[in-house]
Amino acid sequence: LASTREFLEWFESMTLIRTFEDAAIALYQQGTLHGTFHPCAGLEASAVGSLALMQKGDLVFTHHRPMGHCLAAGLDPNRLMAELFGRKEGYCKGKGGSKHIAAVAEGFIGAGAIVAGMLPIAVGSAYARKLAGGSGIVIAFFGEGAVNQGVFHEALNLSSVFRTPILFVCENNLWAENTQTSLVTGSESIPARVASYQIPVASTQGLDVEEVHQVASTLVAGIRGGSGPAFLEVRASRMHGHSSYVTNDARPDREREFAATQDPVAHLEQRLTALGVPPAELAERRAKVERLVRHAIEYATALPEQEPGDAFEDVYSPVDLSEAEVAAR
Ligand SMILES: Cc1ncc(C[n+]2csc(CCOP(=O)(O)OP(=O)(O)O)c2C)c(N)n1
Repeated sequence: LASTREFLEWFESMTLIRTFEDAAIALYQQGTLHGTFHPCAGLEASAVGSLALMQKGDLVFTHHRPMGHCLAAGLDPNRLMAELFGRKEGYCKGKGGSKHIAAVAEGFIGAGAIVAGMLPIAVGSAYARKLAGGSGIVIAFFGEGAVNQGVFHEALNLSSVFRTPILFVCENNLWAENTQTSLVTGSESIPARVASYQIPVASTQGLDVEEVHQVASTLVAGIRGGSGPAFLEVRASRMHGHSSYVTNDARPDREREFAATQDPVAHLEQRLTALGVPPAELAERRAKVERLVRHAIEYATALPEQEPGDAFEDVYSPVDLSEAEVAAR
């Protein structure tokens, strides 16, 4: 059993993710923020339970639903909010937005929106670590939709061949956008497919953060011990539609209703109450998190908008072209 202190830290971290995301969704829906945002509600225990094992020197990779991983990895809510607002003070100077956040100094090598696209980069980074004799490991998150991409299998195969120090975390919420994964998958079990690569595989529900943490710690201990890659499937429900702009959530009502009962934050709150943690203690942590999120929004709102010309900085596009050359293209 985790200590009450650990449980409370997880509670604070998971509540921060939920509160930050709920605030962001509202800002997108009211038109203050532009583009789209893929919330991770329902997956907070996966992010917090596994990233509680992150140590200095480890690297994190993730996908288009990254906010839980960003916050669980300790990134600053102010700079994350500034990124969503498209401001210079954001982690990627406002050019990455919600799906392309990187904070290299913090070991957060980044989120990428191409399904499975970050996996070969994650494996390459893990291989580089191994060659350099460093002690850090790589933790790479992705959805089950990635498992049907060719590059997923190339990445797994090479990680197995080179015994790279990487934990693959597959957040399996059964739906890839509006496609039911079982309809496009020729195997019922992700662990069964992965096992063919001869790497340790475990599967857990994503409802209980302690359970995720326990299963992940066994795998991570093996990786840190030099046994090579490992794979964790976290089975969880997403509580929202695919993204903040979605009005056509294709899931049947009964599945949406079931997802609403699979709330890892509410589940943890119940566990803490059963452990005897007084409601005032939980309320205090919730209030602290709400202050942090409010401050992040105030901070980002007060930042100046960028100049149009800033769009040409820090990009790998032909910025040296004259206006006439641009017009001719
Ligand atoms: C290679 C590629 N194909 C299609 C898309 C469009 N797309 C964005 S998210 C998504 C669904 C991904 O599902 P999954 O990997 O299970 O993650 P989830 O959204 O369920 O968290 C798709 C198809 C994309 N971003 N990249």
